[in-house]
Amino acid sequence: MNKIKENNIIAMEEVTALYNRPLLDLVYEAATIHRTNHDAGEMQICTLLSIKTGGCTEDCGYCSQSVHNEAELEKEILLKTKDVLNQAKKAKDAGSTRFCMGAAWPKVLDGRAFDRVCDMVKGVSDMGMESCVTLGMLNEAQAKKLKDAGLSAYNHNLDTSREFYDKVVTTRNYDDRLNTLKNVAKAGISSCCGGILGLGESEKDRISLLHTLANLNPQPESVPINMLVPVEGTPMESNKIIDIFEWIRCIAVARILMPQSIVKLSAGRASLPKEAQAMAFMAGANAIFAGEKLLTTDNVSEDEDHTLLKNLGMIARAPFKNEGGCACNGGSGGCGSKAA
Ligand code: SAM
Ligand code: DTB
Ligand code: SF4
Repeated sequence: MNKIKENNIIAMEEVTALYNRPLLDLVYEAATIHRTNHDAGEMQICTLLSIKTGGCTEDCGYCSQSVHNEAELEKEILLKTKDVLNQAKKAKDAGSTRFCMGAAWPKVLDGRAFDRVCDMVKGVSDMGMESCVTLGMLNEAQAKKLKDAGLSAYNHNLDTSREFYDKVVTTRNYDDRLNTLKNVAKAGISSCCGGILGLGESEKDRISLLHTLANLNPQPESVPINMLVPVEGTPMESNKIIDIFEWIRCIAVARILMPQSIVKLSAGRASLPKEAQAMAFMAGANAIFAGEKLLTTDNVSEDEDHTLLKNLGMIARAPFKNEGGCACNGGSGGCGSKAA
């Protein structure tokens, strides 16, 4: 996909035209681009851990952890570093190469809790795993501190389009999110930035989200595609489940627009048949969250994932393959810096 000419910006019309192509054409093109830029037999295996659960003052309509929602949840204060590192070690032994730690914080506050998270990041990195955290908004100095601790990536999702954003959350705005992404980039940390499908957004909102993600500079290193997990007690508990082909379409468009990014199947995988997941891999998805739990909701069992990858002949991607800022495999469409 060539970026539309002016200032290297991809135009909304171009994304719209792409999105509206016949699904199998899209999957075919996405698969081709995927194979040019990545080793299509590899899957990045990530493990998530909620290091501080519940009590968040933001009002995200989908989230079990917001004080504004009434989801049943066992709240937890910030976990101890040694407990987190034990979990990371278990994840590594089970085959994960990236360990992602999530805190239900609206933003990072300087102090002992943040220092402890930096220790966790250092511990995970020292273990030879890629480390990722998602801690809400943060400033440049805080991003720098995480970078110095060895952080590989910061997860901060845009979730949906700018136009639909205030139907999802009202306690912050789209520019707050973009500002944190800028601080992450300035500190030299890769960004993990994607969205959620099934919030009640229109097709135009999905196109607009993909358009915004693809025009981030730099493009995200990872693009998590979450399917809403409807949580009882949230305003979105009865949302209509998004059509699987619509989900595949978004994955294919993300792959085409962001050829070198890792496209990650995130929340919602537990409700999808294995055939749908295989089609998503064909459309260019190349990372999953493994392990029985995401942050607060259930995930696919390790056995099922193991069987699925084995049956598809896929293997785990080595850690730190994207050192130097590029996730490519050095193939003909890649950056030429074949690592690992
Ligand atoms: N508080 C931080 C923040 O919002 O950036 C980090 C934690 S937050 C739980 C991480 C991401 O999980 C959200 O941005 C959202 O995309 C995703 N998420 C949360 N609840 C979800 C749900 N019920 N279904 C799908 N995705 C969800
Ligand atoms: C992302 O995009 N999805 C993950 C991770 N980044 C932090 C979180 C999914 C959370 C799903 C709902 C839950 O388990 O609470
Ligand atoms: Fe949940 Fe993060 Fe929103 Fe807080 S900021 S309510 S943890 S998604």
